[in-house]
Amino acid sequence: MIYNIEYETMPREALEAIQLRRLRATLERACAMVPFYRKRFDAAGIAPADIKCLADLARVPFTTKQDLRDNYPFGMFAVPMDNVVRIHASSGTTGQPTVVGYTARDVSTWAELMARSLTAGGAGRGDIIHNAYGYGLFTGGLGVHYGAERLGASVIPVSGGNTKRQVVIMRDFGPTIITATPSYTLKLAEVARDMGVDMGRLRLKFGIFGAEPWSEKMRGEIQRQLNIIAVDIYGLSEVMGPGVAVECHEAQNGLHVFEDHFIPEVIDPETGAALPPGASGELVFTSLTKEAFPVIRYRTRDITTLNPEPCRCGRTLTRMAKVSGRTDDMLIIRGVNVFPSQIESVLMEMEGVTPHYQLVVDRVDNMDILTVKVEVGDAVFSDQVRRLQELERALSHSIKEYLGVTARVRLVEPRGLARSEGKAVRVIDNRRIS
Ligand code: DLL
Repeated sequence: MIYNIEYETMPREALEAIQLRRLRATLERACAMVPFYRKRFDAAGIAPADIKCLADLARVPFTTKQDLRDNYPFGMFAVPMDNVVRIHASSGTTGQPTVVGYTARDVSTWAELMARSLTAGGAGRGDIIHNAYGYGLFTGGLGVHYGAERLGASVIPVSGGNTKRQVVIMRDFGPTIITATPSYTLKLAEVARDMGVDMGRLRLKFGIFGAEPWSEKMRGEIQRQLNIIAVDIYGLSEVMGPGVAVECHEAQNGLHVFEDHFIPEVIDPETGAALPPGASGELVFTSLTKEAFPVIRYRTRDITTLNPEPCRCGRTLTRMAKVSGRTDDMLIIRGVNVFPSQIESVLMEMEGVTPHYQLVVDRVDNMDILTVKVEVGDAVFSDQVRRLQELERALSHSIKEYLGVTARVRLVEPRGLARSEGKAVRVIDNRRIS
């Protein structure tokens, strides 16, 4: 066997014994090699040797994005630069980028986890993978690429952009798997339609989509347009890149966290207290095998729930629910909390409305004004003005009813909103600028 799939169906006690052994080794090494961790542990009055069971992890201090920024660029590396063979960085849309490093063994572990992720998503040897995640500092492109090669699949390293050429490649090369952000996938389908290519009639069977939140409705739309099974893949540069957790194509019901390499926790973002299975909160990860860039109780800011029940696919790994949003993406509109993905779900209930939308928040006379811009299909757009106004009112009413927030809805003509080639920009918050 080329990869360690047996960890995925292990009895919990056996898995936890492995986790504890790896955790203790990680803590020892992090404190020995990274001054930041040593100081943190000293300040909290604990030593790695005090961690005797997995529950003791709760005594260890958190690590935040700010901590990584404070140690920019290489201060969190736990190996000499001689041993770092790869560097990636997060996009830095919310400030200074975070820089992460990998040893040769880290790259190999990542390839294995991505091979396991692609397997869970329906891929195997003999598949052709159209990999439209961006190649570069972003981890999506190279992460999928190495996993696909480890799996023995054929990978087309097409990256993001040059969409018309991508359509031609898909038509001519006949890929069976597509990997991309969900929003870029919809753009691909749209451009294909313009070119007279029906993506639903290509050889594609499965799609493995992630890097941004996407609702169940969006999944339905992608599955319908491409005539495939779509699974969700999750990851973040700080913890590794894609391949931290993935859905199985059998159940499509929660993302299996690769617990032989990462310990997930969900905490109350306000108090830091651990939350029980099923409770929604901020996801926290501790890496168990990373050499160059170990992370200890890293606060992801992503919101989810954990479910320890085994899945019907046979995996015993804890599942995380689809990420509903990030603590820092949550909009507070006149005191009501709302995530873009919740608005997406409401919009997509309505006939004729497309998954292309953007939320604009302004402050006028000290009042938060939320405007939801959403594209409608050609048929709707050519309707009478009165009908369009009715639709705007109906959408606004649904948003109020389901989410409790007042929003102005503005219908936009087909193709009226900018498309992204990677992660979609869903929110423009003008309150932050002023
Ligand atoms: O987005 C890694 C990745 C690449 C994941 C390709 C999946 C596929 P970053 O650029 O560091 O890494 O961004 C990480 O993206 O904290 C989440 O907020 C968000 N994110 C990633 N996957 C999902 C997902 C990559 N499946 C940040 N659902 C994370 C929702 C996701 N949000």
